Amino acid sequence: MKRVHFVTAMAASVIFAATACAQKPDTRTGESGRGCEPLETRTANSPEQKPAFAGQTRACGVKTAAAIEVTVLAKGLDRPWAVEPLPDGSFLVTEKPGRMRIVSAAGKVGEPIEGLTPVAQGGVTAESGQGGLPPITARGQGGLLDVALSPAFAKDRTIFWSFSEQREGGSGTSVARGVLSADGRKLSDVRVIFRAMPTYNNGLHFGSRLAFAPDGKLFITLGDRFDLRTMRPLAQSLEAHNGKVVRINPDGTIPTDNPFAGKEGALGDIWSIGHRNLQSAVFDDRGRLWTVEHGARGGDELNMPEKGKNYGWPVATYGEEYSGQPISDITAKEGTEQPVYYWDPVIAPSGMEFYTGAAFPEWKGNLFVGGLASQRLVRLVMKDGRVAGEEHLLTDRGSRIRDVRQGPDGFLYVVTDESNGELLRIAPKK
Ligand SMILES: [Ca+2]
Repeated sequence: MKRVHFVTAMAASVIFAATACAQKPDTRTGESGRGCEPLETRTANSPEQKPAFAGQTRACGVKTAAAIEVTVLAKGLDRPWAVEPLPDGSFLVTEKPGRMRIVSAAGKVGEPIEGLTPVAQGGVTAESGQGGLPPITARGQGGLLDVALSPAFAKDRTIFWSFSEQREGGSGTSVARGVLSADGRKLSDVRVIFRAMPTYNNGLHFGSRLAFAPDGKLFITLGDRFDLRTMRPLAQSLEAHNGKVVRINPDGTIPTDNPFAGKEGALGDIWSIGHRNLQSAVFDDRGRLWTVEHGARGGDELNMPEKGKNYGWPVATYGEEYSGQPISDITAKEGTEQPVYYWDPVIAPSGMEFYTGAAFPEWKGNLFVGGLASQRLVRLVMKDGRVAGEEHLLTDRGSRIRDVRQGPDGFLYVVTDESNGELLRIAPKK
C-alpha cells in the first residue's frame, strides 16, 4: 500500500512541479539552493512530497550568538499546559488535570486557585455540576488548557481559559472567563463564553490556544477531534468547530465583520477552516495572527490564518497517516492555502511566542514554538512573512516543551509537560 501511495504521489508531484516554483529544496538531501545548511537533515517521512516554494521546509540552520542561561524557576507542577506572565513578575500556570496556580517571581508555587471544577476521568458526576461551574475533564489530551489575560487585566483582573468541558454525551473544548481576586486566590463571575460543537466522546485533538488581537477580539484555536471518519472531515465544514480558528468578542458574542457571520449554514464565529490540531497561536507586532498545528506524520505547519480562508486539512496536506497510509495524496489544491512552513519530520508543536524583548536583541521578530515529542524549543527567524532560519534550543534537557511566553523583563519562560513539570527561565548569561 505504501508503494502504491508513493507512485501515485510521485505522479501528482510531477504534475505539480511543472506549475510550481522552479527553485525547490530537496527534502531528502536538504539542498535548499539558497547557499546555506538546513538545520533538519534527517530523512523525511514523505520524501516524495515537494514544497510549493523555496524555504517552505528545512530552513537554514542559525545559531544565537549570545550565551544563554537556563534557570529552573519552579518544579513540581503537574503537567503544566500554559504559562502566562503577570504584570507584577509572577506567573499564572495551568495544570492539565484541572488546576490553575500562581508561581511567584521567585519561583514559589501557590495553592490551586479556587473557582475551577475538575472532573475525575469518567462521566459527568453530581459533584461536577456544583456551583454551576464548568466541569473540566482531563481525559486523554483534554483538561485545563490555555490561559490568557484580558488586554485590560491591570484594571479588570479578568482572565480567559480554555478547557475540555465534560458534557452530556462526551466533551468539547470550551472557553470561560472569570475575575481573579486581588490576592490571586479565587476566581469569581465565572462563565462560559464559547463551546466548540459538536460534543464528541473521545479524549483527542481539543486544541487549543487563546490569543487577543490588538483590537481586543479573542481568537480561539481548535483541534479536529481526530476520528478519521466522524470528526476529521468536519475540519472542512462551516457547520462545526472542528479544526477551526474562531474569532469572538470577549463577552462571547460574534463580531459582525466575521467572514461567515449571518450566513446560512455556517457558524458565525469561524475565522478560518481546514486545520488539524492547532496548539499555538500568537499575534506579531504588525497585528498578524500566527498559528502552528500538529499535522499527521510529517505535516506540522506554520500558518498565518487570514479571514475566511481554508488551510487544507484533510483534503490537501503534507505528511502521511501514522500508519504510513496516504491522507489525501495531494499537498496543494485550488482554494486552499499553503502553509508558510512545514516540518517533516515533525516537531509536535505546542505553545508559541513572538519575541519583542530587549534581553536578546538578535531575537527581535522571531517566533518561538515549544516542541513536545521533539523535546526542544524551536526558534524561527522570520523575513518577509517567511521562515529564513531555524534553531533548536533546550535540546539537552529531554523535556517536552508545552508553552513559551515572554516576560515583562524580555526573558522567555517555558513550562515542561511532565508530572514533575518545570517552569524555566531563559535569559542572557551574565
Ligand atoms: Ca494545512
